[in-house]
Amino acid sequence: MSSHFPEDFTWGTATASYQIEGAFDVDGRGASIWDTFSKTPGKVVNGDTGDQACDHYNRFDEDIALMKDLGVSAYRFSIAWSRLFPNGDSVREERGFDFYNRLINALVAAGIEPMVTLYHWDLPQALEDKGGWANRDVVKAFEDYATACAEAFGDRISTWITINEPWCVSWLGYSNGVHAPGKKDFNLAIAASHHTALAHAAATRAIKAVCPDATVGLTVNMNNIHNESPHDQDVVDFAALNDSNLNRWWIDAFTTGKYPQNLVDCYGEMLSRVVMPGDEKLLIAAPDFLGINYYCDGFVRSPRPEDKPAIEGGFMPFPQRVDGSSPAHLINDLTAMGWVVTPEGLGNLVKRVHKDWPSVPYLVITENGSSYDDVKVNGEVIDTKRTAYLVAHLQSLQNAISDGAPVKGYFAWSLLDNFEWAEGYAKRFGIVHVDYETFERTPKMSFKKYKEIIAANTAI
Ligand code: PNW
Repeated sequence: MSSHFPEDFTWGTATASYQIEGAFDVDGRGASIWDTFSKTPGKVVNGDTGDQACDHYNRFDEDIALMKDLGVSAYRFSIAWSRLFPNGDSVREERGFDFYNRLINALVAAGIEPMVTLYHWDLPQALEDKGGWANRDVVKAFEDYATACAEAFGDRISTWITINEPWCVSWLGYSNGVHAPGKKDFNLAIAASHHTALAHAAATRAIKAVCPDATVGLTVNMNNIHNESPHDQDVVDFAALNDSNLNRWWIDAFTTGKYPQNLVDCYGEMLSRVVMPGDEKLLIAAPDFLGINYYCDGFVRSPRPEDKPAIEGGFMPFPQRVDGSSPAHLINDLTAMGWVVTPEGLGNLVKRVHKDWPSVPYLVITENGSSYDDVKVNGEVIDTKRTAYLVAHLQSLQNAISDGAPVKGYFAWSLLDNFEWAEGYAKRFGIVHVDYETFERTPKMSFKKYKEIIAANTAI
């Protein structure tokens, strides 16, 4: 057993454009689906929007100084497509390119590797007006956008993530509608599941055509799904479908060109309408690495009379059988999001991915973190629970790496408290506290603990 993380382990922290940048109407930025969605009454808690967010657009130097103090070797951020191409077409906005050039140059000067996510949910509204991720034309648009980014930034960016959490893009955006664009239609979600998979593969090829040495991956959100009713065949089938829908779909697609058979059977017509002859080949993109976002495990069991559907409207084209979230022995330990705390799941997950998809060369934890209701007392945020969450997950990961899981990096979500999508600013995930009146940044106790872990290169 090694007592440390590997020598060359990448320590990082992550954010996303719409969640932190603000400056929504500055320098020619076009509207995205999150501008539209957050300004639609009833969609986001307290009517919050990303108009100002953390004002990172104007304060990135201060944020880079925080990262430098933290000691991270890499920073994962996303590019707002509509800053570069306000209408989602080929018309460029140079001031948008200038912003990301300034950010990237400042990171390089600070000795922090910039890692880019091309798409973290802020689709140009103009593309949504044409059907968004449910319209196959988005694949070509994304490919062109990826090419432009590789041409503009590829001399300084070596690691690229195409899409963040295509499951959330497809199912939260187009089926249960809790995220932008807020559509509620299984057919659209199935189409988006296919088009995000095609777009990932097309963008991978596009980046490599410009930068042959680039390292390109996809980031997926994954859970281990536990079946608490293993003798109920319906629940066994449901758990397997959930696993295919959430965990297997995109990885199977880019490694084999095929989708999990149980879901192909389940979706039937709805899928065969959007898959075209030849797509099997187009879906395959030799993976350089897989990014995994891990927050908690999932639990399924036979329904009880008191159960409500887990998500209003459901997110699968079959009935929700279970509430799927909080087994009795874990409900004392929920985060502010209501998510269970299952640190051993992170180690179990990376071992499972390595076993089931051996052709994926290595894994990076591109997000992991927790939301708690922090209080600032005498200028300090003593976030004991977030600190414990961080340590426990890193210990689990460190043990899995000792057991042979090929994990090369970890990115804490998130550097800053930020716009938590449908939850607005009500939920804080940062290791740095943000005062949304003054934009003052205050590193929390978890920041200090993470800094110690990075310096020691061990969490145990
Ligand atoms: C991720 N779910 O989102 C995103 O990548 C981040 O932008 C976000 O801030 C973070 O996790 C915390 O929520 C998710 O419902 C949102 O399963 C929802 C789910 C999963 C991930």
